[in-house]
Amino acid sequence: MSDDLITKPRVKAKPKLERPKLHKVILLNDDFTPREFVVTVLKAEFSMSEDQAHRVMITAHRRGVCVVAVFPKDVAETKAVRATDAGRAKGYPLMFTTEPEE
Ligand code: TYC
Repeated sequence: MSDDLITKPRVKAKPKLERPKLHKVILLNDDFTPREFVVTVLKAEFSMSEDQAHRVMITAHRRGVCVVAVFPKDVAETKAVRATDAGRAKGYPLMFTTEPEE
């Protein structure tokens, strides 16, 4: 038998990894946090312009919620906590949550 002529396949099957889901950071409206403070937090934590931040704030104010941005899970969670804490430090009930994108 000419076993030594049998060579291994050179190409290994490489199972494709799923791309990890991005997570949305969501801003929730409340009746107490001043509008301008919401804008300040959006600018500081999410690197938004005054214009972008104002649009997001107004959308949450009118509709109850607004998606701020999407990030990898750990980044989204850290930013949501930091932004929520910024409000709490001033005694405001400002709230950011996260959820996985579909
Ligand atoms: N509704 C608040 C007010 O009238 C402003 C506000 C907007 C608060 C958006 C939170 O996510 C928010 N002062």
